[in-house]
Amino acid sequence: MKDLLSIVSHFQVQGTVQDIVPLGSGLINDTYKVNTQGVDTPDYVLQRINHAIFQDVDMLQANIESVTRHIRRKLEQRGQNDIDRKVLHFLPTKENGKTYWFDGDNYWRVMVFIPRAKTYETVDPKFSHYAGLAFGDFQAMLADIPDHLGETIPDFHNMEFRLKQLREAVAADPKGRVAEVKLYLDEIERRADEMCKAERLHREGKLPKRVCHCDTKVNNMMFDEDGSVLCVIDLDTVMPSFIFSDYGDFLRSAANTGSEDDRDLDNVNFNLDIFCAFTSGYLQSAHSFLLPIEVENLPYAAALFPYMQCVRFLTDYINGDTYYKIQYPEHNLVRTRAQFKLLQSVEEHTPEMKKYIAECLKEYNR
Ligand code: GN1
Ligand code: MG
Repeated sequence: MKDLLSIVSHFQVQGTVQDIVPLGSGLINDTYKVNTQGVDTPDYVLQRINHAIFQDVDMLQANIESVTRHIRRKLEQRGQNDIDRKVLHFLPTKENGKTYWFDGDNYWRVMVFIPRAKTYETVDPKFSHYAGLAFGDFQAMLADIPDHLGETIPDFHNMEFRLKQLREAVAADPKGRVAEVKLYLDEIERRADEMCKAERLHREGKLPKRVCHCDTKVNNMMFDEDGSVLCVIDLDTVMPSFIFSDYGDFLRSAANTGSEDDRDLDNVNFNLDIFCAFTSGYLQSAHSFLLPIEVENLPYAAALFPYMQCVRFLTDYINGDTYYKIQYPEHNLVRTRAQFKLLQSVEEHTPEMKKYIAECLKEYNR
């Protein structure tokens, strides 16, 4: 606590810090809530940036600053109220005005805590619909961002690259875990070509990259008391990508009837009601800028993300758990299994997804 307190003191916070407690369930950064005394000063969120993963912290924070600046301007132009609860605000340090501080070992940042906002690990169809509206709108707002955003993690959602990492891990097999996961490796390879479709379409000039959030897990958005989405958080991975990233990763997390790391695979299925509610919201905000090829491939996106996450968890398991935080030794294998089960369920629902999307589009083309 004393150390954390001295870290916070480098930032331009208001008021007196009362206590600092752990917050959230992210798998990458460490997050704390900084409570200040009294009701007149804001509380804050302190984060230790995982710089083994985000190696260019200067680029990371530059991206985040341009994104939050741009969204704030858009909200002002729309005459929105309550803007401080709808976009994140990062504090400058006292030393040099940058929005991060390096203590010699670690990089830290502080943002203003948004009061009375909630995050969820699961949502109902109504909240999913609002989330769809919000992510479509997030992409729409960022469509004309003037600054160039860097790739904070190069090739982050590049499926060809993720498969290459898996194949390298398999070839090295540093922990002798490959034999036990042979079944999953076969299932992954069988789908590999189809799943790399986005990369191919992009090379052929048919599929654009747009500024996306790239980590649209349901717990990365803040909901207001009435269920509407206040804002999207966890902006580290905002970068140019295919729109599939945001659409697919939300469904991967929110439309799973079980949890991301469910041990009981009977719990894990694709929830079509959540799919429909989210898709109708997303298309409502995004259909005006989406190309037909993007809309056509939304069911592909719904399969791509459980597939990609399955590949990433399995790679980490084979490598000896060097990337994701784990709570027990076979955690990454359990996650792999659950994501694979979700993929199978998505595949079974593909015809219904296509039908529903076609119905939504009829509404807009009328
Ligand atoms: C990580 O930081 P967090 O927990 O929101 C990961 C995502 C994965 C997710 C799986 C930078 O997100 O890509 O989809 O875990 N973020 C990074 O739960 O790798
Ligand atoms: Mg998160």
